[in-house]
Amino acid sequence: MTSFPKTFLWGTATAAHQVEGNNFNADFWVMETTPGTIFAEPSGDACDHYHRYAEDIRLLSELGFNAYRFSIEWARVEPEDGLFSAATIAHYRRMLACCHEHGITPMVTLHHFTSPRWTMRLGGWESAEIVARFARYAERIARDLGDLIPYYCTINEANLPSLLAVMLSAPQRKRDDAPVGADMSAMRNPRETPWWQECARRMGIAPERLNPFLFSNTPSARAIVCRAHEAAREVIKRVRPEARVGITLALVDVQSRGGDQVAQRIWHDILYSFAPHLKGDDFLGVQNYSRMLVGPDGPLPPELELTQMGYEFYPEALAGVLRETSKLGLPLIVTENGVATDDDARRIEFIDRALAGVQACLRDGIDVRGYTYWSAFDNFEWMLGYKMHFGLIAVDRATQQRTVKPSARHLGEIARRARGLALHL
Ligand code: GCO
Repeated sequence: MTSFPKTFLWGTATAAHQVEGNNFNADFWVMETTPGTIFAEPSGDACDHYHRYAEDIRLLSELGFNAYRFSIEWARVEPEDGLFSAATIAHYRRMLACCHEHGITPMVTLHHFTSPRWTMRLGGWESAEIVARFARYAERIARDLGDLIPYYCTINEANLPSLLAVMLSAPQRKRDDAPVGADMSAMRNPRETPWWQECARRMGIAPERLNPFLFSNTPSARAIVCRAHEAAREVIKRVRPEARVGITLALVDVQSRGGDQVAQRIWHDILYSFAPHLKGDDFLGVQNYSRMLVGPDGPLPPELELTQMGYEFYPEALAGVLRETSKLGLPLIVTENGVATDDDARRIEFIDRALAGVQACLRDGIDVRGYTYWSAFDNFEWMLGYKMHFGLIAVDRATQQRTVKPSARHLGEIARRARGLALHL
């Protein structure tokens, strides 16, 4: 059995809007709380991680992890165009310092789906103006906090709008016992709903200006996202030459069943078309949850057991995606991988099978530097609300009490063993 390198990053991942709570200056907050919303429920207090980060980070460190991927919330740091909050930046400084105190390497995402409301006045992710605004925010973070940030993920799942378009075209099979809303039908035509008009009205803008990241899938939006990544990378490197900067991409393992051309087109859309913009990056953040079968006419229906998300339970997808992405020649970090299930024994199996794939890749010389499980906590799964349970740690949202699941101990022990630490067992 290949042992993991001693320097391997063993972590968990979260995103500010999904765990912090009360992120009311973000575009998503308006979308969640406007009548007719396609969101199952509002994010509300989330896991109150904004106030509880210290105990949460301590817990993650005690479990055996040495890395934590989280996002800094732009909507909090820059609540109005050009108005930066020193108090919020000080908050994130305390959070970063807390990671270091507990032997945890922080990996900071600068944009994880949510944007400040005011960016919608510019036209959101369809406006070229957002590029310079995003770079200015990245520069501020690098200057004020960069001494504590070794890794930056500029934009989370820069390709997600493209992937969603592919996934929405796929025939779906709904689990009989799937929790409510575990399909993506609400995502199909959101712009045509009265809800969309009302969201724009509440933000004081025309509906066509409302271009939140997740809902912007035009060629121009895609180009703007890529430019925003490049501009942020440049500015971070200028301010902090030692920083390691990358992007993260959402990737399904596209498997051809007689549909090679379709598979190639999808790989192009979700991966290779981004490659020219990643030159100069220090790593690629790989995010994977499942596979997609494709035939000559397009995506095929799932065949295996489904997770709460309606994805096939297929942890081997991670190795497939690592092999494909390794062709880009960048070091790889698994910045997200996980499963939504209430059966924690299945989560343990998922992790073991996914990690066996990572080991096989390492054996074959693929440069994988870390594995961060999505997610540390059961949290706000965007349109699907709180019913998807990805977490290693359960959260009682009435009391905010954390309960460590066996899978957390399991992955923590794997990390401890790989790091040469004493086991808790
Ligand atoms: C994404 C995001 C996360 C999700 C996770 C589970 O992939 O959509 O990065 O915010 O919560 O992937 O679906």
